[in-house]
Amino acid sequence: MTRHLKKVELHCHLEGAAPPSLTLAQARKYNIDIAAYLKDGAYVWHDFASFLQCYDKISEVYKTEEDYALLTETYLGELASVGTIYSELIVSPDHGKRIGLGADAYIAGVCEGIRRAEAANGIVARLIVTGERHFGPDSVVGAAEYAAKARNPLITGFNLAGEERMGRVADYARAFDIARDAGLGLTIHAGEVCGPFSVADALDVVRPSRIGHGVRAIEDEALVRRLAEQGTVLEVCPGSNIALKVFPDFAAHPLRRLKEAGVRVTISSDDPPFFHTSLEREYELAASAFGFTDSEIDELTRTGLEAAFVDEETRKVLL
Ligand code: ES4
Ligand code: ZN
Repeated sequence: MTRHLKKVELHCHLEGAAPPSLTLAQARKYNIDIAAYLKDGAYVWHDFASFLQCYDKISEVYKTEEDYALLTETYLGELASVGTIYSELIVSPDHGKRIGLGADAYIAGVCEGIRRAEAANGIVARLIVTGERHFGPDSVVGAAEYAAKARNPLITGFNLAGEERMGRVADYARAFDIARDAGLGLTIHAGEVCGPFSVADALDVVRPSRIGHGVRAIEDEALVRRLAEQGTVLEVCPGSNIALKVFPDFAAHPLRRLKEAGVRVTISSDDPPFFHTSLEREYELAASAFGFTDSEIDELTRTGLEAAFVDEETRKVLL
């Protein structure tokens, strides 16, 4: 049981955390047919590409500022109920534009959800704006410009997600330059679908303090040493990695080997209902599948707080 342990989550896509029951209620409200993507209370996909497709499709049932406030408040409430004190949500203003709501209203709804959850449960949350590779480099630059200009104190980071096999990191360098110049924390999905080269590219081009996943760095010993020496924090999502077949099972998952090699690691749920997981289950797995003791699990949480994209004053209160 890890219910008593304080928890932190650095890597969770907001729409990817949508409870199937809420998504179904939204679909009914707007009369949208999502039967092909949500069956018997579970999201339907079979590989990384169809997962991304399903993700984009079910996101379309969240349409208004209030829908986003409700989604955010619901997920953060769930996190708080299992002892989570801090959460970073990956959000896509582009998505707000695509559904015709607009980026500002999308972000305003999410921020309202954060305020409600903090008032109700004390949980602190921040936002990481993400670009999606499969929408192309121009849209990623647009997302970075949005994050840079928003001057919203809750937007503290920038990320690159989506189809990892599309383009090389260098194609997205300008977006990260914009985000870096604006003082945002930088993280990037790498070493999940693609091999160690994508992690090396990310380190060379983006110089991020954190990497989303990064777990396939284990295939290159020198790269693991580099991550350890630089103190780069990996946002590891073991349940997601097994669901997407990045590794065949937990015994083959490198979380413990990375930690023992001196790499700074944290654990997160990524897109919890899509991957039949939750932050609580990831903490349970840390104990049951990886054999971490309570104090080792506390170290993962502490690393998360140290690497959080949050102001120093708030960090001190949380630590
Ligand atoms: C994602 Cl697991 C994962 N990887 C890349 N992009 C994503 N967007 C939502 N979940
Ligand atoms: Zn992710």
